[in-house]
Amino acid sequence: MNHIFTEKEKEIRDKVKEFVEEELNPISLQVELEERIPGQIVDKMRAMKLFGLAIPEEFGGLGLSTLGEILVYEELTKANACFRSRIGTSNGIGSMGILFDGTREQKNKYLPRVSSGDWTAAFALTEPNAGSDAASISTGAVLEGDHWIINGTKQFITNGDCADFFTTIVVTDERKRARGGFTALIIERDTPGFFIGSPDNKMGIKGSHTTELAFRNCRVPKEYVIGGMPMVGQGFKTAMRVLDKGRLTMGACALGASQKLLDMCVAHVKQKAKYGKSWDDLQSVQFVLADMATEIYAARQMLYHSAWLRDQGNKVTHEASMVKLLCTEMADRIADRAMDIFEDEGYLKKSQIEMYLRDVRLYRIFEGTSEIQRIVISRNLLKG
Ligand code: COS
Repeated sequence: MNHIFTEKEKEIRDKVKEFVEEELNPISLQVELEERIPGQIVDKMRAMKLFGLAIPEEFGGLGLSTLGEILVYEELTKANACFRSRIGTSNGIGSMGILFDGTREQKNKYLPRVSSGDWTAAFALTEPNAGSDAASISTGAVLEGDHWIINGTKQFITNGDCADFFTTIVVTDERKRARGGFTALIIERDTPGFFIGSPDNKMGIKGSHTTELAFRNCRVPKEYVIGGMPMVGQGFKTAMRVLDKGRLTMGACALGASQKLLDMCVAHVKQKAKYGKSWDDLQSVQFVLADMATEIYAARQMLYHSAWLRDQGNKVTHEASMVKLLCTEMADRIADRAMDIFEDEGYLKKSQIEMYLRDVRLYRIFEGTSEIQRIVISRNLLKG
């Protein structure tokens, strides 16, 4: 498939592949057990400019295409989902709103710092009573003089523990809500009235942390609206556009994990054959491997094609939802079958099969559950 990639895309993919094999794979289990990425690894990621993958070169990033970014995430996820999460949340949903809709001043201030990895970004949309139904958020911002006064709570915010600023979606007009009443604000970490909770104790992706955020009469200058005051009311659209791209990257994570699991299963089955099991004994397992490989092949075509469509300037809301639905459900099936293949060995921490099984489950939930993707896809079908 190499022929469809540019030299730049191939170069970064190969560089990241090498980094994964030499530096990330060996520490994957340690990261899982210690629930943190070592500081020197984050420094290496900074030096490789991974925090600026999708940010244009004029703001210090690598200016990669969507396809190039997808290739990087696929590789990173093979080592451990948290590596992609740490980078991808900052370079992706955390800062993309500023890249898409921010003012020149906002881009100049935030994007170079994100690219260099000096600052980390996060995306705050989800609330205790508004997960999938994003239009039900209640965190509100009221304009008083030159400041927004914000009150409410966000939850499950990835990078909450380490982010320096948060792209935060708030209600600014209760009557209009998702249709002109939501606004995207930039909230910096040390803003008065803004509180960050401790990391959640999660089922998986242990090395990447989510937290609650609380706003108690939190005050930010009115120009902290992404895109400035003319963009008041446009926050839902900003969020949805950010998620369109985010859903493609979720597909990449699910694909990377699936490929890694297939590779592990193939190696495991070969090993069994070497130690006495006949290929006839292993026939049912062979069929499972064949199904895994076939699904992965189909998912990869779909993901790369959708990323390419986006790179040609197309709106990919529909395709991104189909990619996320198909790839994340596939990853779940593949992780489950990998556990069957590894049997009791797969249940041990050291095999890491159980880690993938727990980690990939989240892909079906965050950045929109499978049900949300089905809503988006079917609405698109029916409205046309
Ligand atoms: N790009 C740009 N604009 C979009 C859009 C997109 N992808 N999707 C919706 N919009 C716009 C619509 O066009 C509409 O504006 P107009 O009335 O001016 O046309 C507005 O946003 C409201 O859209 P809609 O009526 O579709 O909103 P719903 O409340 O029905 O919700 C879903 C739409 C279900 C798609 C949305 O709530 C969603 O994606 N939920 C999941 C949220 C999520 O992923 N959470 C994870 C947290 S982030 S890790």
